[in-house]
Amino acid sequence: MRFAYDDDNIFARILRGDIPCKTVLETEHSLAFEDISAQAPVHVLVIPKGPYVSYDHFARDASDAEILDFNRAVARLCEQCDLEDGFRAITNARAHGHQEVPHFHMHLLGGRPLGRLLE
Ligand code: IU
Repeated sequence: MRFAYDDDNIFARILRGDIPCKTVLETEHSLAFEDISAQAPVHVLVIPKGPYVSYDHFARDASDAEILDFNRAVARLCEQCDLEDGFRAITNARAHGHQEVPHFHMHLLGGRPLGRLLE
């Protein structure tokens, strides 16, 4: 698969500091910020700082350090955002996944019962 990263996407602009965001956590390789249209009391987007379009792009091409940093950031967020009662982690990819922003992001949702996702 060929992944073409668009430098102009909104999360790239957030990473460059051109657009503000409500930062929840920042690490060496990752940034977490509040979703502008929260669907739950906790709705955080976790993104790598590197130019990855989607989860499969990130998992294939990111360095071990970036992948570890991202996953540890998610674990830290679960503590920081009081998600001990549970959470949902979702990542949408491309057209069938209804991905709107073409920079890999994980939605971390919680703070209320989220219901059943799949039948
Ligand atoms: P998706 O997984 O690409 O479909 O979701 C994109 C998310 O990015 C969506 O939940 C938006 O509310 C969110 N978002 C944002 O937090 N800030 C923005 O400036 C824009 C979208 I544009």
